[in-house]
Amino acid sequence: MKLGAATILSSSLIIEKLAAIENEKRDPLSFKKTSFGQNLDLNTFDQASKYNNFYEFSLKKNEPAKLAHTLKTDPWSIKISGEVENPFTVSLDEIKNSYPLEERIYRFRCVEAWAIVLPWIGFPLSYILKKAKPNSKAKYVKFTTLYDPKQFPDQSKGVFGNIPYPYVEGLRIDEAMNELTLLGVGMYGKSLPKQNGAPIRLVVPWKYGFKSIKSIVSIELVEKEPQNTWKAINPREYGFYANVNPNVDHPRWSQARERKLGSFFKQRTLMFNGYEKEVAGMYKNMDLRKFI
Ligand SMILES: Nc1nc2c(c(=O)[nH]1)N[C@H]1C(S)=C(S)[C@@H](COP(=O)(O)O)O[C@H]1N2
Ligand SMILES: [Mo]
Repeated sequence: MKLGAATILSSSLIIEKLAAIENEKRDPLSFKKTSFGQNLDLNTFDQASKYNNFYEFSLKKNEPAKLAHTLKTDPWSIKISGEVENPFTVSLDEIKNSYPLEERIYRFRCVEAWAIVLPWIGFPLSYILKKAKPNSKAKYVKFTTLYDPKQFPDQSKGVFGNIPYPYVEGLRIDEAMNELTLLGVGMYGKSLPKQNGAPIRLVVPWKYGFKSIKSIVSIELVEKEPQNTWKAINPREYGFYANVNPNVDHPRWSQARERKLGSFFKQRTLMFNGYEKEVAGMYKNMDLRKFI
């Protein structure tokens, strides 16, 4: 029995060690610093990389960091298709060399009422959309995560999985072209940890975290509002817009306050997560109680 306990202990230490090695393997990136979020108080790399929502691996926040090593992020490519004049497929290496990378410190707010501040590295989504040249029918952008049950353990469970796969998200075209909307390829100075959505993910700082889809393989310009995963699962609780809004509660909890990771006290939730000046104009004729 003693031997058994020792074996279990050492194997969990091995898992921790493997996770640490994995995090060391992140590639350094060259990027320029920006003034975004210079006034914000950063969370630590450990907080950002050990408390994750990535249902393809697990429902438990501490598990993606231990399980994500099965995801193969190199080679990787993204297909840009749909209502565009210039559809194309591009490798991640080409992406990193085509667009100047910048660091932006953003607030990030999960619909579950936890919040974090972190330094993303990426480039505006608009750069890649402009290259594809959306046509006049392109009203929305649909994003899809990799589907590969060999790499994402929960995808192999079929109808018994946590959620239906592949994970899908969407933005309206003006939201997608907004200056704040990034394709993220790194954080804290290096490439993304796998549990944070490597090698490339969306970062939409004024919306609840579930909009910021991870490990993207497809960006499709479409005419109709795409069916995003969480709205498909429970449209009463999760909408297409998912703008951070302290005045509209989730049916099962208040959104007025939030807990920043590492803080004991709660803080006030900010309208549009503090990005009201940059984004409120896009929703001026919409009832935000209806369009959740
Ligand atoms: N493919 C995929 N993308 C995803 C998720 C997921 O489970 N699968 N979770 C979302 C949710 S609910 C949140 S809060 C953020 C979490 O990002 P983080 O782990 O980097 O903090 O990723 C979002 N993107
Ligand atoms: Mo979330």
